[in-house]
Amino acid sequence: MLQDVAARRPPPGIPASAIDPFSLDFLRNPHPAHEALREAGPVVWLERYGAYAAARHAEVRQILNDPATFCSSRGVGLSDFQREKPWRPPSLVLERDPPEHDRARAVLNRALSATVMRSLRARFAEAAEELAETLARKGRFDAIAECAEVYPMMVMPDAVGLSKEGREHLLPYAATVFNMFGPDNELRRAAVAQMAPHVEWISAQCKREALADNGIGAMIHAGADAGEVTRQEAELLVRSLLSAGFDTTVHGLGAAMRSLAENPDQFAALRADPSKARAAFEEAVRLETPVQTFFRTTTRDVELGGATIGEGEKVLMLLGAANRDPRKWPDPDRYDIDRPTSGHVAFGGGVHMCVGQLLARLEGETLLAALARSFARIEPDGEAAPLLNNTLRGWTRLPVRVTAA
Ligand code: 4MI
Repeated sequence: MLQDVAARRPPPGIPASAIDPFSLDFLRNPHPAHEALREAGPVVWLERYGAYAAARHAEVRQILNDPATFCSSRGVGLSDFQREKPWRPPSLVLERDPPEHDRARAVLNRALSATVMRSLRARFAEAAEELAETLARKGRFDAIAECAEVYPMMVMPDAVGLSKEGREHLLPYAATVFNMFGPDNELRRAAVAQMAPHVEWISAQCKREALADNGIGAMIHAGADAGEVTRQEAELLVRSLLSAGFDTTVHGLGAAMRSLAENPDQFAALRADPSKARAAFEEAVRLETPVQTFFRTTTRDVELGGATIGEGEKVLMLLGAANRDPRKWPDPDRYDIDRPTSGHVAFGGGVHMCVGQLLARLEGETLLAALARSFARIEPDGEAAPLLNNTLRGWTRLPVRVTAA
């Protein structure tokens, strides 16, 4: 198998790279390798995996906007579902193509609509204020364990309508899902070794009977009552929500707290005008891109970056690299809450663009606005520890010190 991959050669004109985007060194600090991949060319051959990679904004956009050519139904991880059995039944949205994708997507669109967000806002804002006040009194805390993980867990399980029992499975399950998109490396093998209890709990919570009758979960099941999807499909759509709706925002909020702590001028600008909270969150997800990568699989010969790629090839989109591409972003490594962030790919793009983006932004906006009102200052208070995950970028430890407002 490994020999197979090593024997494969890129077509003429496509630069080859020995970089491993799933190695621990890469994941610890992806920026130098992102730059090397962007500068190597518009498309690069990853020797280690026998797959292509796109690290520039223009090519990532092209891929996102052409789901018929760059399909999701063969898996959005390295594994090709045409050749390998998926580790769980494929997602009805993430791992499907139009037109089948669209019917399931419509159910999630409604459950995560602006109307639903309006009904959640007051409770989210209240929880954010409560947490921010507690942390302001505390003075020193870990921005991940005591804030970025706490806030989503204060509001999301209740919004979904989950049972009070077993919520501790949510974050480990999501970390597992995101490790499983990667190659067969030590992170993925460790994920496999511990997944069973998380998978079991999650799958039980997807049932209509397990969900409160007034939450987002019940709204998804209402799509089955209306005949838009089957009961079993509704369960899989709840699974999508539980896969994508927790760890992602933990690391989005963590990224925002890190960026604000490291850029006191930007925190001061946010304090001066808390209505910038939404922009501060958006710029943080551009800069740190919690979901770093997804693959697509080509369905035909296609030209990408001036080269022709054959059918049935895996193409890695380096979303985090695209979000710092100097061809697109002036001073790309700078955290600037006044920057126009439109066009970033932290939520993907095209037909698959994050269906939960309004919910993510609601969490980001309400939490950052509350922090801006409760803290006079926030600064780093020791070394941050990077999260090591095949797909997610974030921190497992982020000590900060704050002064109460
Ligand atoms: C973008 S993160 C993500 C999205 C969807 C699913 C999992 C992760 C899913 O299971 O549908």
